[in-house]
Amino acid sequence: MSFLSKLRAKFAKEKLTVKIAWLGLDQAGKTTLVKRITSGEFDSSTFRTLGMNVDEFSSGNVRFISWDIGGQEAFRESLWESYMSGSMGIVYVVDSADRSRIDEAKIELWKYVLDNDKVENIPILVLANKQDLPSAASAGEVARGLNLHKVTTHSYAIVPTSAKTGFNVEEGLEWLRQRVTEKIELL
Ligand SMILES: Nc1nc2c(ncn2[C@@H]2O[C@H](COP(=O)(O)OP(=O)(O)OP(=O)(O)O)[C@@H](O)[C@H]2O)c(=O)[nH]1
Ligand SMILES: [Mg+2]
Repeated sequence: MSFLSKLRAKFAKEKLTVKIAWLGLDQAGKTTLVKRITSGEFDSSTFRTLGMNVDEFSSGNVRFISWDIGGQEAFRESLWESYMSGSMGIVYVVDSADRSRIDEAKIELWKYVLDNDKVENIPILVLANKQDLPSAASAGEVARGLNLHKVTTHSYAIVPTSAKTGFNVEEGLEWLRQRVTEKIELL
């Protein structure tokens, strides 16, 4: 964002427009979370994302342009890196109830985001989703499974959420809004 457009945003109270990318294994709940945010409701009819969906929603002073990218294996290699380019924040969604895939979620998070030199120091919001399911791992368990204690290069938060009930979805977004706003103000 140029200096002038920042000034304009600040003084004319325009919203800051910020691209964010949603990543995570297939079935984690990315599209359902975005729908929860845009409609305020649980939509149980999502179909696996073939490519990506672009949506727009606002939180406070920020207008998010949200790129929800398909998580199937074929899309990770072909789309994640190019489609997340230019993002000022990443939301990494994990299906907390599918313990058998937490290791796979860890490998992909580190491969495409945390160990990827092309990803700048942008905030990473990890959502330990599907907390409404009785078998869900806690946010702490998911954090350990993803080796988040080893992250030194990015600011991150892990938030337990449920796209089904709406639990903590706004809170997670608020963390990202604050981090992104702080970064822009420092530019
Ligand atoms: N119980 C429960 N089910 C959820 C939740 N979030 C998503 N789901 C369900 O999980 C399945 C996958 O959700 P999607 O949002 O399509 O997953 P996705 O991460 O977008 O998957 P891809 O598009 O393939 O990458 C759907 O059946 C959703 O209804 C949640 O918080 N709780
Ligand atoms: Mg999807």
